[in-house]
Amino acid sequence: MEEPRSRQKHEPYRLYLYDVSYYSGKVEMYMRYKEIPFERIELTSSRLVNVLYKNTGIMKVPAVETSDGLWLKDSTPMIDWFEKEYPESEVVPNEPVRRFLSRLIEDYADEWLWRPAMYYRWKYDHKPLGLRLGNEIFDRKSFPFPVSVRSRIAAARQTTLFLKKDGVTKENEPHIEETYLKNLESLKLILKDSPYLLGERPTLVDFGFMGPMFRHFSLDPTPARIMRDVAPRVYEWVARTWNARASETDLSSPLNDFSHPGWKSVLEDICRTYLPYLHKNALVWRSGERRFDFDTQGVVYPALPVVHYRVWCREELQRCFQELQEGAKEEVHRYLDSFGGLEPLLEEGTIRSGIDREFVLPLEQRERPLGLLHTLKLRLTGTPWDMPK
Ligand SMILES: N[C@@H](CCC(=O)N[C@@H](CS)C(=O)NCC(=O)O)C(=O)O
Repeated sequence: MEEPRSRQKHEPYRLYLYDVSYYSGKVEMYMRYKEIPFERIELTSSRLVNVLYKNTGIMKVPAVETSDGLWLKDSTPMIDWFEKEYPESEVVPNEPVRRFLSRLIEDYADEWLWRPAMYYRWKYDHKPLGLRLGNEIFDRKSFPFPVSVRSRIAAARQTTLFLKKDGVTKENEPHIEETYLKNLESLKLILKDSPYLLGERPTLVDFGFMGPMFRHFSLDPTPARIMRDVAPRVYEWVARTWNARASETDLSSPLNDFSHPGWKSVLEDICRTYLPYLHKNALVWRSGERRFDFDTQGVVYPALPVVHYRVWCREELQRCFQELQEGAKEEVHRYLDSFGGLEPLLEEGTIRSGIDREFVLPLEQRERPLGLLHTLKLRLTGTPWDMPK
């Protein structure tokens, strides 16, 4: 089959990443499986402003540059963009109900498993991971100190942002740990019956789970030990997916649906905890407040930061649901009703984030003037979730 012309123009790609990064691991796994040619470029602090911020408006990885100078950001729309360019080895299920549920699960893995992943890393493994960040990301050019100091700066930044300021307390730590352990149990059950989560080949749900499961849970010392001890099958699946190649896969093998009992606790956590969280985050964002307490079945996450980006995540999930035909909507309801249902996703309609254009790929190139003070501020603080421009 002749390759589409646009593909020839874009190849090879440059994938900008950090080796320790959640979303970079997700996209790298995906690109390897699809056999999309790319050069892997590990970024350091001193290049963030001039490479990432200048071209994507945000200092977050992964980002992709095509060989003809286009830019992609954010793992979720990025995978969608690649799926259009490389449709022959599709990973997003075609069938509408499976497609919607896959997106829902991807979003949960991206946004809700983030906290347990950061928690294990920065509560238990702050020394080895601080050292990695100090060596690999916080470079001497930006932070002119010995590596021991850079490592401590890195660990302190992450602990403050992602534990202290993200609602983690002594009281809710058991709930965070339980979230990880329950996910391991679910995946373990599913993978007992098939090599990938929906059957014989990897799909979006496998890659979605690779955010937390690859660079964090299977590689950070403490959660990796737990994974090896209680769910070696999950450990094996991470490696299997890393080694999977579309050209060696039977792409016509049929996909399972989500009726495997292993999905029960994942879908319950989505309906009873994650969707109510997304709803409350959107409501509070609309009211103009910046922090809120979130209570889930008696467990309190106090003073969570309102995340504007996640208002967009909710809007996107609503959009995907609304695109379904009536029959498919009913089927999704039938799946989810016994787990708590979709009510928190749909109630009070759409709360518009106003940032949907930010995620239309390839990115529109625009000038981002960088004064000295602005550059300094970006170098010191990065870009927060709420400021994607
Ligand atoms: N929604 C984005 C999230 C990207 C993201 O948060 N990346 C992290 C690394 S895993 C980052 O670059 N953080 C920079 C920072 O903490 O300032 C995606 O899916 O790609």
